[in-house]
Amino acid sequence: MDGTVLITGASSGFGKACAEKFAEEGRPLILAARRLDRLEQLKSELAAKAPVHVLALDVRDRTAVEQAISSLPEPFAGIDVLINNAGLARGLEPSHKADLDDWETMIDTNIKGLIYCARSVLPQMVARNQGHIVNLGSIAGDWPYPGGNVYSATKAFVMQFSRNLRCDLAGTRVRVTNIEPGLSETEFSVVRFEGDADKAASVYKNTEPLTAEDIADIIHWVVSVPGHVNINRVEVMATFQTWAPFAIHREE
Ligand code: NDP
Ligand code: 8X3
Repeated sequence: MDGTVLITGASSGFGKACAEKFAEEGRPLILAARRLDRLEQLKSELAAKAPVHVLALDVRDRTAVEQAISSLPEPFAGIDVLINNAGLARGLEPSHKADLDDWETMIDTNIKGLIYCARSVLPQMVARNQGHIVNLGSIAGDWPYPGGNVYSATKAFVMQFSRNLRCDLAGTRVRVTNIEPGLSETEFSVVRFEGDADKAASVYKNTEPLTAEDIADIIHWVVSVPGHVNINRVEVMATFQTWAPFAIHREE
């Protein structure tokens, strides 16, 4: 498969690294995010390698997603791979203190934005009997942690939605993969902590976290295996990260 790759959240982190990785193959790329200036900069950096179309897109805007995907110019119109990556965490407060606006932002982006993008590309993939949707889940979708609350729940949605997509696509050659990374140093924590760079840096202090390039390499691999192979999910952690013991509260 060597057709167009649509990457949401391409202005930073995993999405940007995926753009750089897939550009090496010269595939047409559609790069979507809200920060158009960053996308334009990336487009100019990749121009010698691949045709690039940029989309200033807020994935929470259902109409904008539908319009953008239904009005793509040639040679970008037939999307072969959707890297459904745009997403974010907001806050790490326990549920009784968390900001309900943050919860809605995560639901609107990580769940609703993700399904808008998937739903917009699926009909053309099924019609061509070819395509691959790569969703960005997280280890947080499998494993709970304090303060993960709604962020983790959105990623559990992504995991189960990915599995159910596979059921609906039975009999087609359209593939679905859920990528479930752990600790990865991108702008993720800066966004989670509302721009507090020191707090964000402390998340990765004295560890060797995954990098955006690590995840882009894995995404490239799941897309590149032969078409009869569907990698359902990839859970990946930094070697420095493992599971915590169960927390048991003991009264004095
Ligand atoms: P970054 O913050 O570096 O990148 C997030 C990207 O999502 C940005 O390009 C941002 O672009 C885009 N984005 C956010 N909201 C919207 C929106 N409403 N519309 C369009 N684009 C949006 O983080 P990561 O690269 O780490 O995160 C990518 C995905 O990976 C997310 O889904 C995240 O939950 C997931 N993930 C991250 C892990 C980590 O530890 N870093 C681990 C597991 C999963 P812009 O602001 O320009 O719109
Ligand atoms: C991002 C990884 O562990 O911070 O999905 O939730 S984590």
